[in-house]
Amino acid sequence: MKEQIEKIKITAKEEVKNALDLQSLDEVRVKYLGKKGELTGVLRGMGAISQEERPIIGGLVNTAKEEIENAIKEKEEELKVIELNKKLENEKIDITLPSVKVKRGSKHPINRIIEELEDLFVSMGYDVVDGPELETDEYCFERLNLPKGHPARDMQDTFYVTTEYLLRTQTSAVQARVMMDNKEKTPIRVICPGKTYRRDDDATHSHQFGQIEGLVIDEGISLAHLKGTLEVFVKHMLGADSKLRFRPSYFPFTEPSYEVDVSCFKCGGKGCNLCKQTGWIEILGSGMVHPNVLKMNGYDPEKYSGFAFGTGLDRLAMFKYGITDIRLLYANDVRFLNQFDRKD
Ligand code: 2U9
Repeated sequence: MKEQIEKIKITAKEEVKNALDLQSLDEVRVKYLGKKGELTGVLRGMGAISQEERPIIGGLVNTAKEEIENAIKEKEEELKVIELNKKLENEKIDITLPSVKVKRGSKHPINRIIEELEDLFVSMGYDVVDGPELETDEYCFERLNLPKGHPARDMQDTFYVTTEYLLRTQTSAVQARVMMDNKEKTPIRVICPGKTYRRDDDATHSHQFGQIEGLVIDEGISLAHLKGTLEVFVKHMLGADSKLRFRPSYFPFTEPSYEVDVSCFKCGGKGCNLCKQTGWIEILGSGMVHPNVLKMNGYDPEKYSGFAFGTGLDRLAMFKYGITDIRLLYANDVRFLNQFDRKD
């Protein structure tokens, strides 16, 4: 019996030493120390030996068990270190390797213009408001002092969907909705950027284009407020040295109306191909809100006055980024768009 115990202990420790991984080490543990293990089996044969020998054999078995368990514990630590090193080796990342250039999108020039203008006007206390692109005749024309049959309607070749519905030709419809939705008739300061549509298509006109219009209505609003606001707008967008020129004009929804020119930012006003040798570039339309428009949309022209302005976002983008063909803004050509990378 003693020889058997010694033999089991030596064999078990040998197998522990040769275990290649934690899995096979556990199998050795079960083989010798488990319920049906070889060493446990010796205890099951204790009934066959004399009373006085039992404590001796029991002691030998416990000693052998302890030695095997210690050997297993040591081997387990050793194997864990090996496994960890293998894992670290497999998952090692060489941080000195060149990174994979992740292709990122770039911000469209029109969106850059919109964000820049929104930041500017929100900083001046305006709200940014959007509205439906499929508009009604009522909000696109009638509430802007353009009744049915008004000749100015022909100025804007309109995409009619039905006799009542059309693709909006200007974002002014949104401002009319803002006025109508304002039940308390409180003061208004909004800018309305968005897509607009006209039956136009050449190097400087696209059937779909971007527009931004502004509307301020309050008590005591004067032409001075309009001029001051547009000066901030133009200097912010086209340079602090820009000069403005207000030329009397006509829009059905404003009276008086003004076309606003900016001194040519390419030649500083001396004359070049961009400004067609005039030194000035037309940039905005504007005016004091027509009393009829105030009245039609629920504001008393005796109490309130207001100003409004509008410009094409494409036009601003073309000036700001030196784009010569408006259709590039809508062609979705990645070679063009990639030039406006997200450096900011
Ligand atoms: C309301 C009252 C007045 C908006 C205005 C212009 C002048 C203007 C054009 C510029 C180039 C549109 O993109 S464009 O073709 N716009 O010149 N727009 S005043 O006047 C309003 C708007 C809404 C209720």
